[in-house]
Amino acid sequence: MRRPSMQRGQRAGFTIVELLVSMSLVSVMAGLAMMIQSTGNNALKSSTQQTEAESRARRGLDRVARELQRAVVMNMFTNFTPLAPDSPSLTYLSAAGLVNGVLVPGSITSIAWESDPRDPDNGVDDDGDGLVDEGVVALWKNVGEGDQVRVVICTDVTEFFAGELNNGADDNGNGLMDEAGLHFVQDGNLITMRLSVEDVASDGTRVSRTAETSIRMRN
Ligand SMILES: [Ca+2]
Ligand SMILES: [Ca+2]
Ligand SMILES: [Ca+2]
Ligand SMILES: [Ca+2]
Repeated sequence: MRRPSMQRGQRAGFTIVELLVSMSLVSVMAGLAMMIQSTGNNALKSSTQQTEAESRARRGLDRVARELQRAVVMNMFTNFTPLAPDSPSLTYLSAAGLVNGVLVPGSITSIAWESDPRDPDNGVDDDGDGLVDEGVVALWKNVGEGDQVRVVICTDVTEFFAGELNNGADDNGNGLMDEAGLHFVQDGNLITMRLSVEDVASDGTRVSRTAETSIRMRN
């Protein structure tokens, strides 16, 4: 039995509508998939940068600790003066060695937070890396001598420690006021070092990580 021609036309129109709806659904699903993938990629990049920042903070502080540990092991601290409560540097006179059981004075070594010359301290991100007035951890050996050397052992160190603002108050509640991104705290012969580094994720958010370690010095 033949169907009326109008029914065939209605069926054909409905098929076109179905096609359009299907195409719209496919577009929406593709958009959603791209959005999910993009979100996943951003999360992955952010996570990677957090891990990288954490690793950099740890490596930097491990290097500082190794320098001090060598001095401790070799009993090189011969002129260690008490630190300021939140000192951004540590300077000590090392001994060159022992001669007939007597310590021979050696060279001056210094470990310090220093402003990154590419981004001077002016409240502006001069080098355009997303971080403002960042610094480095510099290791100075043979200070004041002809063979004085400066080695940068960590970059993108924050000007102030994580959670701290330059406002005369202890914002992060660690007992120190406006402490630097690298600082040393002395308690008797125990030196605690803290380091704070930053990175900028692909979406522009800042990733901050800190590391802390302590060394007990023998005199
Ligand atoms: Ca910068
Ligand atoms: Ca600057
Ligand atoms: Ca503080
Ligand atoms: Ca503060």
